[in-house]
Amino acid sequence: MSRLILVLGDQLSENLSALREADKESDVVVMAEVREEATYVQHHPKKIALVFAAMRKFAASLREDGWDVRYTELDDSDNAGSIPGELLRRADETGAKEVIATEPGEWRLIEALSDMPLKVHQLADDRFIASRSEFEDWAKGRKSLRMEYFYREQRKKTGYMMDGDEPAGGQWNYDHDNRQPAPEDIDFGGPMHFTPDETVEAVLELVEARFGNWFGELRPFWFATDRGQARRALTHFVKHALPKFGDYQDAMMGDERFLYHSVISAYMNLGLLDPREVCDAVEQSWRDGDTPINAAEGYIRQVIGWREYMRQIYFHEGPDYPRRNALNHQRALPPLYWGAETMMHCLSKAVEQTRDEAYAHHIQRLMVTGNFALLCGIDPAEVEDWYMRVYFDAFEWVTAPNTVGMSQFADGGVIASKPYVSSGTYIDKMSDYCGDCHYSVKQKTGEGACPFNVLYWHFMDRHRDRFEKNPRMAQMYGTWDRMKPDKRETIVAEAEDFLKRLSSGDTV
Ligand code: DLZ
Ligand code: SF4
Repeated sequence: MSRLILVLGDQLSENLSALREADKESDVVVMAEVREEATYVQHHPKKIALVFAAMRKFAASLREDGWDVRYTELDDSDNAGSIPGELLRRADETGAKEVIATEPGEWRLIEALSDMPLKVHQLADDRFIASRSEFEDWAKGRKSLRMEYFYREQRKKTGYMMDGDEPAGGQWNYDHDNRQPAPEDIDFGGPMHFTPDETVEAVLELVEARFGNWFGELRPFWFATDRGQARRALTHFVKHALPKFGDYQDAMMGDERFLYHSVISAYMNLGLLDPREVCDAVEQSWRDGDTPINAAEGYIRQVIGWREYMRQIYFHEGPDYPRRNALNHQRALPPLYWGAETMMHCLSKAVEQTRDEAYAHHIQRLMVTGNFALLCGIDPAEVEDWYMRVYFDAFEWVTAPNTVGMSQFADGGVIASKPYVSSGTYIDKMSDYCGDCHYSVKQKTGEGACPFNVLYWHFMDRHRDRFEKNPRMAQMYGTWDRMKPDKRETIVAEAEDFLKRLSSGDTV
């Protein structure tokens, strides 16, 4: 009797464990565009289009390969509207009693599959470099689960950039070389663009009709939507941008949305690219002498370090993780995150490019939109919801740890050893935003002062009990304490006034 082989929208890999387990002769592959997945958060239209287009093309390539694929399009009249609903419908249709799935990347779906009246086998998702059990063994008995130590284990295990047992070049981490401010010019034309083909165009029309009024510009749409295109995008990045990726990975520029970033995270998260092939290409470029060590190491750390570590923390910490709120932040997300006018140029630019591209790089996410939300005390659940909605690579396994943990410190320090907060000085150093801003970054208080400057101290002051004993923050509390009391009072009063205006909907 045939079994159903479930392939989800972010499981578009030929070597998926569920497909490896399947019998092409007798089993039936189930893929479905469903309302529930498209609406559990109001994803950016570009992201929905990317997922649907990549699903349709992957289904076509499976069929060419001889698989029996039952594919449901969103507008099909008998669409059951959810993944479990579609599985039940296909079970009725085929008489199948069992489902083989690769474990979804989200607790919500893992639980939904576990609760089905059909027998569902959820196999490990071994497209990741570290397995869940491997992480649990590593985590056992450790007081803190810092990424750096996990990363070193992954380097040793994979052998990437290793000389025997030692890291290539003698250091595990070259981050101190990766903090150059925004350059004058960028000599990279940006990530590879792909013209929509017939399949993509049909999906764009569908998304326009069904989700066109959600936040985000659908067109122009240029993402890769199949494995061949994603491979070309990777090669293009490695050849033309990787050599300078390291130097400028933390820089930000108002008119350069991509700098030397690869913009392939979504392709990896959908399964179009395997993290190992990405690291292989990066390492090869370094071994060939085309890429400096700081760029190659920095990139590989993002993939086998951060990316894997985020996923492990998500599963290790359990289903309640996305809703943690250690700092008890309750303020509503202000409308400027949805494009309402703001005089803060850094935020305006970061939100504008997010709306247009469904993309912003990690420092824009962490130190502009994330930093501002944390300083203002925005409810981390709302911040998490925003990141899930607006980015093309957002899946809960990575977005929750990145937002709730790393960016908002709402997990109380599982991921970050101190909160990622800064005044305007950091943004000014790393970007060209401040020169075009209504506010003055050099001005610390008073009319026209950069709001980050007072908000930073307000945050430090209101969370003193939690952070003053943190050795990495002691110096800043020393600086705060050495300020004259009336200066401290002015800062707190101005920050409170700002927050009041923010919450009452004034343009800030
Ligand atoms: C993100 C997404 C969207 C928008 N739509 C679908 C869909 O219609 N069908 C599907 O199988 N998967 C979709 N996905 C991806 C899932 O939401 C993803 O598999 C889970 O969030 C687990 O990571
Ligand atoms: Fe942002 Fe402040 Fe710079 Fe304006 S001055 S761009 S608000 S950091």
